[in-house]
Amino acid sequence: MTTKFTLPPLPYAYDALGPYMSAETLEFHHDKHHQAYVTNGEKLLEGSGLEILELEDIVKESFGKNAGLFNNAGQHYNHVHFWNWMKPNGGGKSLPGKLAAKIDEDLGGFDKFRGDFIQAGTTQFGSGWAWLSLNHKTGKLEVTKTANGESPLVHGGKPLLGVDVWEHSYYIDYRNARPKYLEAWFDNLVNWEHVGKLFEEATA
Ligand code: MN3
Repeated sequence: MTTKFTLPPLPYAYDALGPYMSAETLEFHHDKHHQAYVTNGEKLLEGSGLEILELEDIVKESFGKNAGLFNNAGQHYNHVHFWNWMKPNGGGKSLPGKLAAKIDEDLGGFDKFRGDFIQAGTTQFGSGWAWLSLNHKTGKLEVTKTANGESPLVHGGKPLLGVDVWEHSYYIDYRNARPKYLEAWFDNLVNWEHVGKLFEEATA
C-alpha cells in the first residue's frame, strides 16, 4: 500500500454497478466524500510527525492520538479498498477455494457468514463499517463492525472485506433501507477474487 493521500480512480465506470449502486451514488461517494478525506488528510498529515509513514501505518499510529488525522486517514484507507471490494457482476456464492474453506472452518459456512456480516452492518448504530477480517492473534477469520473511520487494522486484524454503512453509501439508492442495501451489495457486488487475494497475502 503506497497510496498516501491521492484519490485513486474507480476501477470501473460510474454506471457499472447499477442497478445495485447508481452512478449518482458513486459520483458523490467517490468524487466528493472520498476526495474530502484525501484533501483533509493531506493537510492534517503536515506537521503530524507521521509524514514518512505509509498509509496503513499512518492509520495505526494516529489512532487514539490524533483524531482529526485518524478520521481522514482511516476513511481514506477504507475507501481505497472499498472500491476494489466491488465489481460489476460480483457477489454469488463461488468463492476462491482456500477462503471458502477458512470461512467454513471459522465462521460456520457461507450462509452463516453472510447472515452475520449483514447483521453486523445492520446493527452498526450510526456511521461505520462491517468487516470480514483475519485476526492476527488467533489466526481466525472474524465478522465485526466499527464506528466512523475505524477498521480491524487498529484492532489487531487485517481487513479482507468491508462494507460502508455511512448513509452517503446508500441513501440515494435505498433511502433508509440499510438492510436492503447490504443484501444487494453482498449478493451482487462483492469482488470475491480480490477478497481471496487479500486472504492469500495475509496468510502467506
Ligand atoms: Mn463512504
